[in-house]
Amino acid sequence: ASHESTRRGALIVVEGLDRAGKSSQCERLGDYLTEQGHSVKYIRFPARTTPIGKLIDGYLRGSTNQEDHAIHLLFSANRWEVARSIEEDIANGITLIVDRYSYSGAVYSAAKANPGLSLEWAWQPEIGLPRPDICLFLSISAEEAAKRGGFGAERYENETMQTRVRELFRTLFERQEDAYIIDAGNSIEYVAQDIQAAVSSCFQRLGATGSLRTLGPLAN
Ligand code: NYM
Ligand code: MG
Repeated sequence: ASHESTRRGALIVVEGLDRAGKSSQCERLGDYLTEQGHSVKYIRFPARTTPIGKLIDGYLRGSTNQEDHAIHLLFSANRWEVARSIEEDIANGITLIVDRYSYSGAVYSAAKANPGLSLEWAWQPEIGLPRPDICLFLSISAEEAAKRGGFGAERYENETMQTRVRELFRTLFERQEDAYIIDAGNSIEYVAQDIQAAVSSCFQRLGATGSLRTLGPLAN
């Protein structure tokens, strides 16, 4: 098993709207991969306990205000704070399941009405971060989201934002290679199986691919 111990881990990102089931699916996927013999770690963004993460947490809870560009760059900086440790874990054979990443970063900021950051502008600070081997987008309709219960109390958790975020996620993932759009309106079990199938095919590709890459400019 000396070969197995030197094989790098995979960087798996799970994206989606609030209430799409990201957290439970991340947990399911973690259990599945652990059973398959992988070392697995779960992380999420924003990482609210770092110095920058604390600023973000205050902003999301509404206890502080921030200029839109400034908070955008803080969300990105929060990923750069963790980037080195992501690279180290992957090199050490740990597979990371990441709950939200650069895609949420670009889309939530670009969904704001004023001053209206473009997706292109919002993507720029993500360039050079570790690039996911696979990105799973858990897609639910506005109707299904509404059925799953009311909006939370944090900033962005309102109908106007969620609608714009849904559209922008779709725009982004339509031109993103390595992105799988998962119909997350199905049962938890069914969605979990879809995710497992996508991740298994990713692991097969990885066998041949080699090292972790970095995020490049937004595809056209
Ligand atoms: N969010 C998350 C952003 O606006 N930019 C980012 O870069 C990231 C990672 O934070 N509504 C938003 C999306 C969510 C909010 O995320 C908190 P969560 O997963 O609910 O803790
Ligand atoms: Mg939330």
